[in-house]
Formats: sequence, C-alpha cells, structure tokens
Amino acid sequence: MNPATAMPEFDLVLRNAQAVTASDTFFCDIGVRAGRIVQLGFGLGPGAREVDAAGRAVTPGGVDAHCHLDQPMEPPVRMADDFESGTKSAACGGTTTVIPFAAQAKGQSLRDAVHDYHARSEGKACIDYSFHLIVSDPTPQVLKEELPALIREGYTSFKLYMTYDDLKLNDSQMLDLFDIAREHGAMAMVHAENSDCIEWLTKRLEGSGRIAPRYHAHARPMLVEREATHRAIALSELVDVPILIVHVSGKEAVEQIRWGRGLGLKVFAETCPQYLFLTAEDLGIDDSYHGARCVCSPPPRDKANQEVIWDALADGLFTVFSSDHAPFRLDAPEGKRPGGKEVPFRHIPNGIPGIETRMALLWSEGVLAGRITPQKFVELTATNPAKAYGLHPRKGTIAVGADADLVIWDEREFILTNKQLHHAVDYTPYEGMLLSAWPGMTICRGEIVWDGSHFTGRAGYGRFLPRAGPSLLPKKRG
Ligand code: DUC
Ligand code: ZN
Ligand code: ZN
Repeated sequence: MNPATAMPEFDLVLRNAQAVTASDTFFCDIGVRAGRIVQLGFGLGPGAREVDAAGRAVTPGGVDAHCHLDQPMEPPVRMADDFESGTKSAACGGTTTVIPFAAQAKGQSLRDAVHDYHARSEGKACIDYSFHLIVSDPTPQVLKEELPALIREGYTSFKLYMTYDDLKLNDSQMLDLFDIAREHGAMAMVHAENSDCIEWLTKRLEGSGRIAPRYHAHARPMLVEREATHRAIALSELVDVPILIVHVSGKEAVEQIRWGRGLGLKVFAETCPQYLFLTAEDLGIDDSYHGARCVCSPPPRDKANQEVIWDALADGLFTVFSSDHAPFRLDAPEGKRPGGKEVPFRHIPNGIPGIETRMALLWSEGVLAGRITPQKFVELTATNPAKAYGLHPRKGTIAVGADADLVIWDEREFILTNKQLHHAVDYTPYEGMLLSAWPGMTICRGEIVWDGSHFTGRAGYGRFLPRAGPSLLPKKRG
C-alpha cells in the first residue's frame, strides 16, 4: 500500500527515530493519535502528518521542574517572562512541560496564591504546565486545611526556603511542613542557604563599601549552603520523609547529600546549568555592574566545583536537572536595575534566564562531549522530574500511552546568541558559547510547537496538569 494515498491511521507518524529513553536506545517509527503515542514499531501505516527523523536522536520532551514565570515581585521589580513568553521559549528549547511556582506571600492564604497563579496562566501557556506551591506562612489554617486539601487536588509538591526575609522558615516550621509531606505523600523541595550567615556577611561587606554585584558571591559562600543542606537533611531524618534539595551548586553540598544517602536517607537533589557553565567570575572581576546579569542564589562557584557537579550528574547523585529560570531584564528599571539605578548587590533581583537553553546545553556539553550518556540525559531532564512530581508515565518517556512529547535533535555547531532565543529577557548568560546541538523539532501532545527555526505553537494550547504523588520510590503495600 502506498502510504501517501492510504487512509491515515495516525494523526502523526515520526519515522526513522533513534528513540532514547532513560534506559534504552532503539530505532523505530512513532505513531501518534489524539496527542498520545499509540504505537512504536517498524513500517507503521500512514499518518495525516509525517515527519522523517532520518535516524536522528529523539528524546522525550523536557520537563522543567524548576522555573519561575510571572511570579509576583515587590514593585518596581517584575519578572520578564509571563506564561506566554516563558512557555514559548521553553518549547523552542525542547521543553514540553513546565512546573513553576504558585508562591504564598506572608499573610496570604495558600488557596489565594493558587487562584492568582491560575489567573496568570489561563489561556497563555503554549505547553503543558503544573504548579509547585511555595509555603512562606505555615499558619494553622495552612497546615491543617489548605495544604492537605491542595495536595489532594494535585498540587503534590511544595518548596520551602531557608533564606530570603519574605520567604524563610525556621526549623520548627520546616519540621511541620516535612510532617505534612510525609503524611500526605507530597515532595518537599528545599532552598538550602543559611539566612543568618548571609545577613551577617552582607552587613560586613556593606560596612566596608563592598556592594558591587560580585560581592553577592562573597555573601553566600559554599559554607552557608553546606550548613543549610546538612540541617535540611537532618530535619528530614527526624521526620522520616524524602526531600529534594534544589539548585545544588558545588562540592560541599554534594558531600552532605552523599552523607545523607550513605545513611540510607531518601535525599534527592537537583542542579542547574549555571553550576556547570558559570563561575563567580561571571558576577564580575571588578566593581562593574555588568555582573548583575549573573546574580542568582546560590551563586555560581568555580571550575573545580563545576567538575564536581558534572561527576555527580554522571554518577547518579543528582535526580533532576532544571533551569531555575528566573527572568529579569538586565537593562531595565523593573529588572536588574531596580528603579533605573545601579543598586547594592543586596537589592539586585536574584535569578537568571535559562528555560530555553537548559536542554541544548546538556545535550551538547554533556552527551556530545562524552560526559553523560544519552539515557542519563533523558533521566535528568524528563523522566526523573516527571517521577519526582507525579507526572510519570504520562510525561517524561517514550512509551505507548505516554503523551507524544518529543524532541528531534539537530547536531551542528553554532554560536549561541540571545537574538535566537524567545524569552522576554535582553540577555543570556551563555552569550557566545559554541554549542553542538539544538532541538530541530519539538512536539507537544502530537503538535509541532518548534520546527527548528520557528515557534509553531500557540498560547492557550498548554493544559494544566494536576499531579499524583512522587513515584521515585517503591510503594509499601497496604
Ligand atoms: N534563586 C532562587 O532561589 N530562586 C529564583 C532565582 C534564584 O536565584
Ligand atoms: Zn531557590
Ligand atoms: Zn528557583
């Protein structure tokens, strides 16, 4: 039968794929119907639409489980990306699901924060999305009613902060929240930096006039992350609950996680591109304000710490590789120059963009440079984030029944510039990097949303995903 004239059996057939999953690589055609993968095999029947992968690697669409989109900020500061520009940018970089944060302000009900965040995303997302919660005010109402109810409704993960004045929790509050995560089967994510140490160091630096962006890294040395990581693990041990330490930046925090794992504790960990590709020098080697573009927390460390992070990605210490996209324009009064001024490092909005570059940086410099296997890439960027946050097996894999979220990889050398990116930020920290790969196509639930040169999706296509509990660990009977 001539496939060109026969009745289509599929909405889409992706032919000659070198499919990569977290465990295998296999050659196949991928048949898609109603947004799902319905057949994997050779010589599939015709599709209404056909794409020839021509033997190129095809991975699951990325699940970016840590990014910030349109998160409310103290005026005049505003995030550059809303749900439309942020998810468009994600799609063009090979990500098909994002999990940003519905953040509770102190005094606000958690439920209100969730309503507000739905209003911000409604009709705007170009790819599928869900929300983590950020709990900054664990009142009895939040602990007893709101949080358990929201977990039951599918918001099965929440982040808690050990620093930032408007977000930080004390140890007792952390224990309360860990206890809820244990009782209700949610994943607790921890931002681990010691707030008092940061404040003490910041005041000393300010007292001697050291306020340029580069001193942000001096105020948050590895020690403050090491101490908080250790404490978070100890608190989770007390409650007997798995936790996930986010944005781990270097050796001393990695050592704490290895220590916890060595005790048999269920400590999961995430790292991000900035800890592989940036160093503290990117915050400036002099007092120039240009370094504000790389101010994020924890700050990037040094080359030796980058190697530790690479090794820990390869050997399984890390569970998840996320962007921590926190987009602020560099040259703007609502961004890194609040009110139009160069401000002391304490007041520079924390965060860097990276939602579009996450996948290509790791495929190019991880897989193609021989540091990690293609399977490890899939595990870190798609399968494990989907498992950690209750989206697997619908998301994060190539399997019959899974959503047809796929990336075809083009391997070619090019110089990365901000001009080619689709976020609403006026810079990328990775400007001028030589990369060897970029997604040649991104498919989200069977629809092509990036064709290798253009965004072909639309705002409002993305669906909100209520989530199950984490599935990284075996379940006990009964
Ligand atoms: N640090 C965070 O904790 N969140 C957003 C960005 C950042 O730098
Ligand atoms: Zn954080
Ligand atoms: Zn973050």
